[in-house]
Amino acid sequence: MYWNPKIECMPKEDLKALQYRELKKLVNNLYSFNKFYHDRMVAHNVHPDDINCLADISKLPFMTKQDLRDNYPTKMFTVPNNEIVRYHVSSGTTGKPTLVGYTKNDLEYWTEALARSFTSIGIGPEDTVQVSYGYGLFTGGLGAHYGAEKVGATVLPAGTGGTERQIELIQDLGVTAIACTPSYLVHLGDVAKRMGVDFRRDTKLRKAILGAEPWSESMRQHIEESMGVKAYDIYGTSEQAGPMFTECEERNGIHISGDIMYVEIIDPDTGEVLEPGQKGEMVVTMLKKEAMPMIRYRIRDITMLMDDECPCGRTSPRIARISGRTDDMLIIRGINVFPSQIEYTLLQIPEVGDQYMIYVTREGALDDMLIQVEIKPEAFTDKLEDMVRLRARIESELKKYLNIAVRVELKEPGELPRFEGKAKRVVDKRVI
Ligand code: DLL
Repeated sequence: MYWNPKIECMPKEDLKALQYRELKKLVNNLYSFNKFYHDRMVAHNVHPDDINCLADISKLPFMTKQDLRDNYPTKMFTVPNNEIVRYHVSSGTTGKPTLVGYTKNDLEYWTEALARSFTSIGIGPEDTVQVSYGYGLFTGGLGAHYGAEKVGATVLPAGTGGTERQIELIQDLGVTAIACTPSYLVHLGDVAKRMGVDFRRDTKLRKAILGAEPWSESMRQHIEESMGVKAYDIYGTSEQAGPMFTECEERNGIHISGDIMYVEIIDPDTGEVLEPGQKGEMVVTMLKKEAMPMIRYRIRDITMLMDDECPCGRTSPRIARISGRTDDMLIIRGINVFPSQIEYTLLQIPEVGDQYMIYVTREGALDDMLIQVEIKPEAFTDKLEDMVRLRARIESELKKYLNIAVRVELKEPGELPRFEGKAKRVVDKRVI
C-alpha cells in the first residue's frame, strides 16, 4: 500500500529531474531574498547560475548546527513572523538550543512524509496508535501524532511517563501500534512483566515505531522476541522537521521522500561526496521547507545510501540504519568506538539484559572505559565464580569486536537507570 504512489514509485530519473528543479528554485530564491544564504554563497564564490545539474549541489557550502546557534532564535527564518505557525526547540547536549519554525506548508509536508511512512508499514484506519514520544518542544510527540491521524488511525497521545497507566491503556483501548524510543519500549516491557501483563497474550500491540536515538539490530531482535511486536525504525531530526521517514515492511533501509529531502553522504574529514554503499556523514537539503530552509546541512549522523531496488516497489532513495553520530564517536586510546557497536555486541550475549551504561574516564594519559551491564534475572546468581566467568566472557567479546580492552561491571536486574525519552547511556568524564 502506498500513500502517494506517483511520488513514491516515480522513475529514478524523473525524481532526479524534480529534485534539480526544486533545488534551482530554492537556490535562486535564497540568493535573491535572504541575507544569510546570499552572503554565504558570495563568500564561497558560487552563484545560482553555477547550479546546472543536481550534482552541482556540491559547489554549495555546508551549513552546520553552529549556523543555527549563531543565528538563534529567528535570524535564519526566511518568512515574516506572521507566517510562522509553530515552533519546536531541540535541547541538544551542548550549547544553545536550536529553534525550528514552521509555516503551514512546512507542517503539511512533514505530515505528508509521515503519512507515506506509516502507510508503508501498514498503519491505517484500523489501527490505534499510542504516541509515547514526548509532546511539547520535542518534535516526536506532535510529529507522530499528526502523521498517524493523517492516515486515519485513532491516536492515543500518551506522551512519556505514567508507564503503568500506559500499559493499562494499551490493554483497555486495544492499542495496535506504539511510537516511542526503543529504550522506553524496553522499560515498558519490564514494567509490564512486573504487572503480569504479557503483550502477546493480553494486548493487541503488534507494531512499534522506534527512533529518536541510535539502536541496534540486536536491540530489534530482543524487543521483537520479548514483546511479540514487529519493530520499525523511524528517523528524522528537528532541523528537517522532526520524525519523518521509516523503513517499509522489508525493513532493509529507511525510505526517504526524495521530493522533500535530498540526501548526500560525505567523508566527514574531507567533505568529499561519497557513492552509494560508502558510509559517511549525512548531509541534507530540504527541498520544500519555507520557514527555515536547509541547504547542505551537516546532520552528523553516519549512514550510507542504498541504491539496490527495494522489493516494496518504492523507488525513493534509502539510507541504512544510523550507526552513530560523528560527534558520538568515542576515541578510546586512539581507537574509534561507537556506542551502537557496544550495544550490538552486548545484546548478542544471551545472559545480558537490555540495560547498559558506558563510562569513560582518563587516568593520566590513559583512557579507561567501564561498561555496566544488567544481567537477565534468570542468568543472575549469587555464585561469585559464575559471575566472574560471565564478566570475563563479556569483556572478551567486547575486546574481539571493539579492538580495545574495556572493563565490565555486572549489575543486578533493575539496578541501572531507565529512560522515558532519549536514552543517555554514555558518560564521558574526560576533560579534553
Ligand atoms: O529525535 C526526531 C525524532 C523523533 C526522530 C521521534 C524519530 C522519532 P532531534 O531531537 O533533533 O529529533 O534528534 C535528532 O536523533 O540526528 C540522530 O542522531 C538521532 N536519531 C533520530 N532518529 C534516529 C534513529 C528527533 N532512528 C537526532 N536511529 C538525529 C538513530 C536517530 N538515531
